[in-house]
This record gives sequence, C-alpha cells and structure tokens, in this order.
Amino acid sequence: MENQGLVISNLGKALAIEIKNPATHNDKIILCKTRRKLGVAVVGDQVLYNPDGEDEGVVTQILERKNLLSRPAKSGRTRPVAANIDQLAVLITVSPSCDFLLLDQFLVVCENSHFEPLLIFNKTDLLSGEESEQLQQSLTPYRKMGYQFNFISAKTGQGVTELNKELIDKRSLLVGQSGVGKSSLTNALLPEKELRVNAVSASSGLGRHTTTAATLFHLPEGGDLIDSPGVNIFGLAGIDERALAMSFRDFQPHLPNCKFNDCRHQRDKGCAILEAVEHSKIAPERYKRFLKLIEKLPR
Ligand SMILES: Nc1nc2c(ncn2[C@@H]2O[C@H](COP(=O)(O)OP(=O)(O)OP(=O)(O)O)[C@@H](O)[C@H]2O)c(=O)[nH]1
Ligand SMILES: [Mg+2]
Ligand SMILES: [Zn+2]
Repeated sequence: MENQGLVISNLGKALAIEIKNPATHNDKIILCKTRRKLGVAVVGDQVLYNPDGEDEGVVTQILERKNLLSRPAKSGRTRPVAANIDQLAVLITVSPSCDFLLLDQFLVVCENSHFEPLLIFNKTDLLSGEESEQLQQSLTPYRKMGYQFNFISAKTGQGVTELNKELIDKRSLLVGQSGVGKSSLTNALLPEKELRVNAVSASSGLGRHTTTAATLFHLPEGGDLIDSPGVNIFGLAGIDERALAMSFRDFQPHLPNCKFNDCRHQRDKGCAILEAVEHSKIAPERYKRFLKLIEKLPR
C-alpha cells in the first residue's frame, strides 16, 4: 500500500512526513527512512511511502518538484535545502549587522530562479535615531532597484500583522544569518509552533533542542512557512558569471550596452557596467560585491 506525504523536516537519520487522514482531517507526523538511490528528500518535497506500523514508513519515491533550492557544500558540491518554494523571505537586522554580501546572494538566487524576494528588516525595536538614518542610507540602492523592505519587530509584534498578509497562500522559506530572528518570527506568526516542534522532536526521539534542520509550518490563514538554520553562504549553485550579472537588478538596464557580447564587466573596453558605476548609476558597493561573488561561484 503506497501513500503520499509532505516532508516537513529532514532530520538526517529520518524524514518527518506529514500525512493527511481524509477520514478525520487530522494531520499526523510519521518518521520515514529513505534510500540513498532516491536522492535527498528535503523539506517541501511530496513523497510516496510504504507505511511500516502506525508511525513509521519507508519512502519509495520523491515526486516531481516545481523547484529545488540548493546551497554550496564542501568540495564544490551542492546541498539541497528546500523544494517547491514560492517565495524567499530574507531577514536582515542591525544586530547582527547586515551582511550585504549575503543579502546580494539571496537576491541573485531570487532573480535567477524567479522567486519573489520578501525582504524583512527585523528588530526595529533596537533602532536608535542615528542607526535608523544610517540604515536608510545603506538600503537606498536596493530601494532604487525596486526592492521594498518590511520593517518588523518579532519581539514587540510591530509590523507582524502586515507581514502576515504577504505570506498567505504561499510557501515561504525564511533565510538569513544566524541570530536575525527567523525562529522568533516563526513563533510570532504561529502561536502553536511549540506544539509542532515538540511533535517532530518527540516522534524522532531526539529531544527538543535539535531543530537544526529546516522545518515547515502551516500558517493559520493559509500558506506554509519554513524556518531554516542560519547560513552565511547561499545559493549560487548552477549560476555562472553571465547569469550572475543578469541577476543584479541594477545591472540589467546597462548590460545590453556593453560593447562586447562576452564582456566580463571587469577591465573590459566599452563596458557599460563600469561606466554606470563611474557615473553613480550603479552603487560602487554593489559592484564590489559583484566581483566578490564571482570569486565565490562554484567552478
Ligand atoms: N530586540 C529584539 N530581539 C529579537 C527580535 N527578534 C529576535 N530577537 C532575538 O534575537 C536572538 C536570535 O533570534 P532567533 O529567532 O533565534 O534567530 P534565528 O534567525 O532563528 O537564528 P538561527 O536559528 O541561529 O539561524 C534571540 O535572542 C531573540 O530573542 C526583535 O524583534 N527584537
Ligand atoms: Mg532559528
Ligand atoms: Zn560590461
């Protein structure tokens, strides 16, 4: 007998899979083993499994994915992170201070895989007047590119209701540096989160401090939220130099004007990007980070 379920967490040794009971409309979480030859199943995957007793099973197939987000891993390989995502929700804040190189990586991934980025600035309660001003300045280039920021405080709840609207009926992956407040925001949006975390860790027998893996939660008003562990490098798997340049929104209008088709936008003659940087049409920091990201590209 084969059944279908949704992977809500990959716990390493096993997958936590949510299954629906059509009779009771109750969801149930079971633990499934998987086979190496199937490839790695990730949070957001739909899988088929063979039940083994009440609360366990064996995955037999990973169903076709709409998309798959991967991140660089050791020795030039990539590691899948999440599947079937609609939106990347990127958190930044003042403390820890914003890693703009990481932010740019997230934006590149969004642009390249046609995700909407939902940019969230958390911990507004920590902002002093002076910091606020500095911050607005550092965000200006992004605003000019058409990116908007949602200002919230997961602690005080400021802006959380408005943000909630952007999450309804979509599957969002929460990403950002460690400590920006991804789990705090998840908690703020999901009053029943604790229950679920406990359900997963209880069924895995791993105790309750082990949620180092990305975990999917259903939002009360529809849609899913995936809380993921903090990262300092992301995406760029499957992106080459050309795709990188095309994924910089501020580069896009200038790219067709480079003299040579294979322009690398570095020391090339007739490069429209270099010219735009010179004339402050592209922020110099963005251009510097473009060069840094070229170095990070997997080869
Ligand atoms: N002042 C303030 N502190 C916050 C806010 N949101 C989160 N924090 C604090 O920031 C710290 C980190 O929050 P987490 O939610 O654990 O951060 P995270 O992004 O999940 O971190 P990782 O799981 O390590 O990736 C905690 O001490 C939170 O209490 C906020 O809006 N204001
Ligand atoms: Mg967390
Ligand atoms: Zn160029």
